[in-house]
Amino acid sequence: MTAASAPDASTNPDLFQARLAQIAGEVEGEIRRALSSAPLPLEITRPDRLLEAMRHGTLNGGKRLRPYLVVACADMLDPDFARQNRAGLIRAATALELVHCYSLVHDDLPSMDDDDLRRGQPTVHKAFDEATAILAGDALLTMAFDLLADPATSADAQVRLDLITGLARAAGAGGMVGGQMLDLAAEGRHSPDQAQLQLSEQQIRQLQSMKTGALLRFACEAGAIYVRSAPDVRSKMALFGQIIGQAFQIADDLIDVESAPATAGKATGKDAAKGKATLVSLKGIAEARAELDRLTAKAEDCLAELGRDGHELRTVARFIATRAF
Ligand code: GRG
Repeated sequence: MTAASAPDASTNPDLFQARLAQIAGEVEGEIRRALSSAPLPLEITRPDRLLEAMRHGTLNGGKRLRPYLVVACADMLDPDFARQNRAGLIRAATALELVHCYSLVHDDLPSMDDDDLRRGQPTVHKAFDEATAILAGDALLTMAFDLLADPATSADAQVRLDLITGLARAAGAGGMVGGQMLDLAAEGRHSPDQAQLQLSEQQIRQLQSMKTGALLRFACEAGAIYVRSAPDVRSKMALFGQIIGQAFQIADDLIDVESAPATAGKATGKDAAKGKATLVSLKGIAEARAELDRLTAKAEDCLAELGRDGHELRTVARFIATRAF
C-alpha cells in the first residue's frame, strides 16, 4: 500500500465526496443561470443553438474539481467570510469551471485531440458541429470574465481585478493555452517531417505545469484572493495548488495507461498510441506512483505550514493522487 492510499484518520473521504457533490450542485445552478436564454444588459440576443452547445459542454457531469478547490481553500482560510459571501464565492468558482469546460471543448476538436467522447458523452463537435463547438468554447471563455467582473461576485474591486488578472494569466498564452501549444509542437505538428519531439523531463514538467497545472494552481490561489488573504498566505495556497496540479497530471497519465474508457469517461491509451512522452512513459509506473506519494507528502507539509485545520484539503490531495477517473 502506498502512502497516498494508506488510511489516515486526519482525512475524511466521505465528507470530501459529500462536499464535492454539494459544491458541484451549486456550481451547476450558477452555470444554468449564466446560460439563461435571456440576454444581459448590453447584449443583443443569445442564439439558441449556441446556448445549447454551451450547456452540452458544461452540464455534462464533470467532477467540478477546480471550483471545489476555490471554495475549499476560501473556507479553510476564512470560514466566516466564505460562508457570508457564499453566492459570490460560487460565482468566482464557476468562472474557473467555465474556462476549464471551454478548454475541454476546444481540446476535443478534430484539429486538436479529435475526441468523440467526453465525460462519457459525445463531445460538443460530435453532438453539434465543429464551428458551433469553437463558438461555444469562445463564449464560455468570455463568460467566465463577465462573471468575475460583476460586483455580484465580490464587492471588493481589487478582489475582482486580482481574480481577472490571475485567471487570464493561468489560462492564456503563458499558461494553459501556451501549454497546449507546446503539446501540439511536441507531437511534431510544426516540424517539416512531422516527427515527434523527444522532450526532456524538464520540458515535460514545464508543459504540464502550463497545460493543466496553471488552472489548478490558480484555483487554490483564487480561494485566498477571494477572502483577501495576506500575500504570504496567497503564495502558500498557490504552492499547494501547484503541487496538487503536478499530482493531478501524473494521476491523469496513469489513468491513460491503466484505466478502461468506461471508468475514465474518455478514450484511454492515447498517449502511448501517439508515442507521447509523459512522466509515466519516461520513468515507469512504479516511479510515477512514488512521485505521487512524495507530492502528497509535500502538499500536506504545505497545509501544515499554513497552520489551519486542513483536513479537507489533505483529503483532496490524497483523492487527486489516487483517482481513477
Ligand atoms: C484547447 C485551449 C485549450 C486547452 C486545452 C486542459 C487542456 C488544455 C486540455 C485537456 C486535455 C486533457 C485531457 C488533459 C489532462 C488533464 C485534464 C485537464 C483532465 C480533465 O480534467 P478533469 O479530470 O475533468 O478535472 P472533469 O471532466 O472532471 O472536469
